[in-house]
Amino acid sequence: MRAPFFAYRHGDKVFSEETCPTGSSSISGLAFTPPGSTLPAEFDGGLFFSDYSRGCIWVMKGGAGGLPAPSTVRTFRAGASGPVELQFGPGNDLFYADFNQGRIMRIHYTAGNQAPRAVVSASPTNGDTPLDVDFNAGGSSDPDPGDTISYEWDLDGDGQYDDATGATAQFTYADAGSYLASVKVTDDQGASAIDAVAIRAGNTPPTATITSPTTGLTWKVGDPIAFAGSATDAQDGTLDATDLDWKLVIQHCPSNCHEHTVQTWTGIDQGSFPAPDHEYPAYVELTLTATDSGGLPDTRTIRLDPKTVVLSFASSPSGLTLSVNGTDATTPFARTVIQDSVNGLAAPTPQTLASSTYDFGSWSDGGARVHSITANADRSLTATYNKR
Ligand SMILES: [Ca+2]
Ligand SMILES: [Ca+2]
Ligand SMILES: [Ca+2]
Repeated sequence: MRAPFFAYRHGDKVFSEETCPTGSSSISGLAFTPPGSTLPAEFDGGLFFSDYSRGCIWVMKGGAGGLPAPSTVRTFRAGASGPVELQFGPGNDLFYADFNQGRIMRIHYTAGNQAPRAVVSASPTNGDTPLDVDFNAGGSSDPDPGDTISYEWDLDGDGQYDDATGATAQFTYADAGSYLASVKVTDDQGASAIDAVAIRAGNTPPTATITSPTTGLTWKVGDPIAFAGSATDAQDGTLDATDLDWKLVIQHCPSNCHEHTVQTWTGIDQGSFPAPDHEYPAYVELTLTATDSGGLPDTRTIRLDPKTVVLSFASSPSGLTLSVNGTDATTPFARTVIQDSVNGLAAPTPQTLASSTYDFGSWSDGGARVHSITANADRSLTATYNKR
């Protein structure tokens, strides 16, 4: 076994001055700057790494002996959406997979003039015809100090930016249909960027309903949980089961919460799943997304909390270390876990307490030094040690 080259704890920042959150952590990507990179020379030999739970990417500059230099670690990208798997790719740009939104994101470095960033919003984005829509691109910007930006709009979706100018625009959609309305933002050096928003004229979203389970249902591991739902739509009437999609996730909340997808179902209006086993604190969320024939969705989510039990741990003598689910603590201590979850116990041996050495003897439930228990009720367990 080798000690990690660089480590950070759940509760700690990666470095003290950063803004990235703490609490959860899951290092999910590593990439070294490739030879011939177009990045500034300061990143030569650098190591980029991402944390899915914290939504951040950091960089550590190259140091002595070809190794990254931990003392130089800095945030490279804060607020990255679900970054997993970092890779350098075409054009020596840095790419990451956005696990949350199913996208591949590219981080591109430009020397000299940088393109502006286009941001458009629209209200409303759907409704009966004639549909009057207000557009706003005032959140657009340019990263170069002193650059000014101008706006051109393609509001009828014909690909021609000939419908309006200025940071805001207004358009009336007389005919039903789906339109991609775009703004092109151009800086005074000629670099441009585009953002777009879909407008559904003559359509309104459906209304989804989760009919089962109902709020307040609690579960223990393995409980069969039946679910059912439906959706109605002003234009389509009652939607078919094929228009209903479901997602089951565990929200794991050691401090802040992060999401584990358990299962998805496509095109059904009812089903069932066994309640999952997971470390506590955690709860499950079941989400129904109904989509009408025009592509407009509606989403409902129900939170289902687990039943819990308390496992209490002691040792004889008291004050020794026991491990529960891989985490050590000094006796006596207690852990709240999901009812009927399987929990791994270990009694490290030998141990030293007050200058005496102790060897593991037995667990009060007769289990081996390392064994698992099913937490079907509140339980107390004692590990007895023998003094040498
Ligand atoms: Ca610029
Ligand atoms: Ca146009
Ligand atoms: Ca509709």
